[in-house]
Amino acid sequence: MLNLELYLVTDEASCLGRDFFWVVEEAVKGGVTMVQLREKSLSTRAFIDRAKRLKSLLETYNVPLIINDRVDVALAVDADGVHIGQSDMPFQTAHRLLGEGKIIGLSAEKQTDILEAEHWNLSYLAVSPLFATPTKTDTEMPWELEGLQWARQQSRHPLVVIGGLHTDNAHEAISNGANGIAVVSAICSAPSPREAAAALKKVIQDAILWPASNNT
Ligand code: TZP
Ligand code: MG
Repeated sequence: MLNLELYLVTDEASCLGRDFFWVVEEAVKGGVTMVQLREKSLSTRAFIDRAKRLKSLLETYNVPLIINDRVDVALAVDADGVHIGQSDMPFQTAHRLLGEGKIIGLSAEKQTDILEAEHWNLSYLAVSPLFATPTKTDTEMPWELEGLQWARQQSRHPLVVIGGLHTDNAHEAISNGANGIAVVSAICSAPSPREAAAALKKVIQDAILWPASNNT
């Protein structure tokens, strides 16, 4: 079973000059349950090299590796799956190329994306962005908690939220319908990625157990 609770989306610039693989490994030691390799400017060769190295690191922890956008890179390294956006390869094509048994996640930026996704057997939908974030500014309007509640009512898919998530709002994201939270800066830019991941994981697991209580 896929554990979406704490999903790290990588961004080397957000690692503040620290070694990329150190940051990811620390985060995994802190409790990250999935890792998405998101590279927007690497060459195909460098992307594949990084994905291979990350795959062998994550395998030791039994954490799935998801490749952002690039089905070819996922196939090249036999990654666990892909995360696609609304202007990437269509779901059906990605599914045909990857075959059965691979994870496919899709970003939903507006209501029609959620409704359209009901036709497909996605591994998860990412409600994106939940809140406005300086990490990614070329986004649609944030969903906010009302939009997340709507998505929860409409969708049969597991929902991950991304955008502006941190320890102070992770509880409300879960109690309003998210199955997990995805973060970049809250972990990659934290002084201790391991402690940041552990703190987020605790908030998330408490929220799953006791959604009505919110101590933050
Ligand atoms: N997609 C939607 S928002 C976002 C991505 C990749 C960035 C999230 O970054 P942060 O730092 O967790 O707000
Ligand atoms: Mg994309």
